[in-house]
Amino acid sequence: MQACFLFELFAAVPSTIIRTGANVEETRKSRHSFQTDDPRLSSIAEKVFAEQRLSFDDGVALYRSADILAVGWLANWVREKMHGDIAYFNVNRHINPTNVCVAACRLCAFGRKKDAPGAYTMALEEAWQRAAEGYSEAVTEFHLVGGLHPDLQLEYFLDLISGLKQRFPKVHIKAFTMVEIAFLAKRSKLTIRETIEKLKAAGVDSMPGGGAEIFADRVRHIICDHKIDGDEWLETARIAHQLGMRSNATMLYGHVENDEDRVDHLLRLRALQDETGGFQTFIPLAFHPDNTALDHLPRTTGLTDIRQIAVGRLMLDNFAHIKAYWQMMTAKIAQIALRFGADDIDGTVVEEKIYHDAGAETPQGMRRVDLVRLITEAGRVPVERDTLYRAVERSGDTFTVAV
Ligand code: V47
Repeated sequence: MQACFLFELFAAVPSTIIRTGANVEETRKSRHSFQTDDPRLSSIAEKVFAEQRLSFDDGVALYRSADILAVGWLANWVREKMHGDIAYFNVNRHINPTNVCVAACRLCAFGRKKDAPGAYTMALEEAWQRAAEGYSEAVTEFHLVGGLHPDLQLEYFLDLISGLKQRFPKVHIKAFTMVEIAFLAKRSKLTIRETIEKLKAAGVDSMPGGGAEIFADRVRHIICDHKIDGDEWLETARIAHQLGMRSNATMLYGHVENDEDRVDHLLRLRALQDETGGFQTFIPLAFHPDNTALDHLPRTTGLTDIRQIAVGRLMLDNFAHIKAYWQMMTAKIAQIALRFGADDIDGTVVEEKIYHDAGAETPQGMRRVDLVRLITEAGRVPVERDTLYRAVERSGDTFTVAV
């Protein structure tokens, strides 16, 4: 399929433009107030202001600059140019149907072998019941991801999704990482394309960004050597986009990767986005070491977390959105990230397992009102979005999506 066709396909979805009355030009800082004592950043700033693409070396320099405030200033400049003062959130619910996983990734504290203590697999009724819990705020999105179960057939997942759609027809279903799709395809002896087509027909509307980790082979061998490799992750995303599915993209940082690995990851995402235009949001994910095989590694610091957001915003000039996932970076850092390049903090979540198994101390979920307060206190204008970044309007316990 031709790239231009894909651009047309995705142009039909208003992914970035939400009419809230915010005047983008008014909120933009003047480029003349940019200051730095890092000469390398001065030349990068010239490129940013001229809307020129940043190079691999620029990316490495952004990671190594001691002037984090200047890096953040530039990212914020781009963010305000794209979104003004708007900051997005959504009312969503995570569901993890199983934690049984054949992969045994060293990065992960969530997956269990089938007979290990704590292993679970939800019966379909149980998963549908779980979806209804926390529905009082009228969720607009179910986010479903799980382990690579050795025995569950594709039919289980098709029934799971069609059952959810039947019960909650208005809710967008964002489900299955590229890793899960590739695993299901192999198990079912189907192609990736056929697998996505079947899931789409059952009701999957888009795909989350997980499983990307770091694309570099050297790192992948250490942190997740049983998963598909970087090229396979990108190829699965390419096929999903060709089939009209939007997806997100993540990058797991703060383990054994170096600055060059991070920049390589960002540039490979940027190249695929040039081709398909199918990514919606970039989400940097901080590695949480507790209960993993890499628990000797220290946790990331606030500055490292903030820098990933800023570098992501500056390097990924063709991504509309950068998400500071509050569950992963804490609400406090996510709030600061809204001034360092992020325009989204994710949603209510309700129940989170992947980070909490790995030692996250954030709450399981957040109420809509608290997300609004977080954003407002950061001096931004909160806009509730659906998964496709369309404005959501609420009336009591129901919602409508602006199209
Ligand atoms: O794929 C696993 C990561 C991801 C650990 O698309 C870990 O909107 C840190 O992808 N420490 C799942 N990270 C979460 C994810 C996600 C989250 C929120 C929103 C979206 C979206 C996607 O979590 C996994 C893996 O990359 N992960 N274990 C860990 N110990």
